[in-house]
Amino acid sequence: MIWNPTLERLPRAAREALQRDRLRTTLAWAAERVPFYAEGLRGHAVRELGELATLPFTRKGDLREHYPFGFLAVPRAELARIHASSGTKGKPTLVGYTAGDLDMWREVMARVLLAAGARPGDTLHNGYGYGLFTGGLGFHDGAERVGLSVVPVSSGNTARHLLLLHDLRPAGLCATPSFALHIAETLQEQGGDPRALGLRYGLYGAEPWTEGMRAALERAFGCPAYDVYGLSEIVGPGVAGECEARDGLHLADDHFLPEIVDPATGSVRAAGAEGELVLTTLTKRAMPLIRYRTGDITTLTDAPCACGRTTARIARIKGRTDDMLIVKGVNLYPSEVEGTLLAVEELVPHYQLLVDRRTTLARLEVQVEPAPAVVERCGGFDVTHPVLVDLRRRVGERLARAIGLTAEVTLVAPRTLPRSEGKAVRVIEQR
Ligand code: DLL
Repeated sequence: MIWNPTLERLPRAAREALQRDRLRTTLAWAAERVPFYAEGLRGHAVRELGELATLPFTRKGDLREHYPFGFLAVPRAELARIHASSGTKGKPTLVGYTAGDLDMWREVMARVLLAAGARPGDTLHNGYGYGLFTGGLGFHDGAERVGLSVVPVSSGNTARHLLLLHDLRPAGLCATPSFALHIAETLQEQGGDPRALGLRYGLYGAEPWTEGMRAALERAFGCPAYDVYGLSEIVGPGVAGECEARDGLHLADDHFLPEIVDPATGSVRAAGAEGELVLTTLTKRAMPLIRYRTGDITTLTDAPCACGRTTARIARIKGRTDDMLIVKGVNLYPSEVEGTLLAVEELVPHYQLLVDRRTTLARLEVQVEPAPAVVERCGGFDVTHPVLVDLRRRVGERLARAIGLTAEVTLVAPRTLPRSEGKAVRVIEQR
């Protein structure tokens, strides 16, 4: 089912005409109301989409410099809601929405929910955090727009999740992939079977995850796992999401105009080439952003999708430019390590990367848990047991082949790595 068949299946020429008109309106709106853009856009006349690349970028640092509300294009009194991006350091980045912006957000979230198989009348178990984080309320509002019954459980308190999943039998679950996995694992440990919950679909996002993680989630819950992407600066979840074809994430490009640029030079890359996703909002009024550097690495395609939607699609996000590790001269995204680890059946999808930069040559240690069944077979957790010695060696070899780097693999006892209740922390840097 398609939420908005007219706009989601708009032929290419009509889509581009709509984007061009909306872009011109946005540029004029921003230049008139936001000093940063009045200055940045001065002397630039953009008549065609292709001219977008002549405009300067907006970076997270620009938003920080203008904290709290230097990017606001409407009076404070016109804001219907304020959210913040999940920065861990310093001040958060605030984002404001007019009532119309919130409506647009509900619209793009409704598209994502329907594409993943949600149907009016379904119950949706919402395990994204409520509050300043856009995950909880973004899914909540979109689900209400579709006509779902939302259970606003929020993140954390795994026992409460288990109780409500069991007693309310929702059709859908949404949470970060790492937290969803933690829910499944906790239920299994209590002797329960997540498959017996009868979930029909899961919508996972807010952190990088891999096909291996998808397989683990689908095995655990017995239902398809859909990828949902977004970022607070642009709107929150709903910027892009997978359909049943699961061949890339449909980007709501009538509201957000995508480009892929070389992360180092900023030059625009051709369709299909990997690079950093840059987004320009086309309909936001409270806080329009022009050529915003998301920091997220992906590819972009305009190729037709089996589902009939005509939007541009992005590939699963590989990672953030600022999460890229450089170890012994090798560039590495945590997702690449995840991809390798999850291909090894005897491991569970819980891992952490420790990067020790206290020596001249950074050292990478990969900590991962063997599956409980493997440990049981060894009669307990003992890293000197031949089965675990062999497992450790094989994991090390696979990693070396996949990432071109010798990493020290440490098998740690089951349930000892921290479990995530929101966005998982995969990398610990020691400086
Ligand atoms: O994480 C919004 C969101 C909520 C998306 C719920 C999906 C589901 P922020 O906290 O601002 O917003 O973080 C945005 O998270 O730039 C990406 O680096 C990362 N991210 C979000 N979705 C995905 C995804 C929300 N599906 C940042 N895959 C983004 C990989 C993702 N990374």
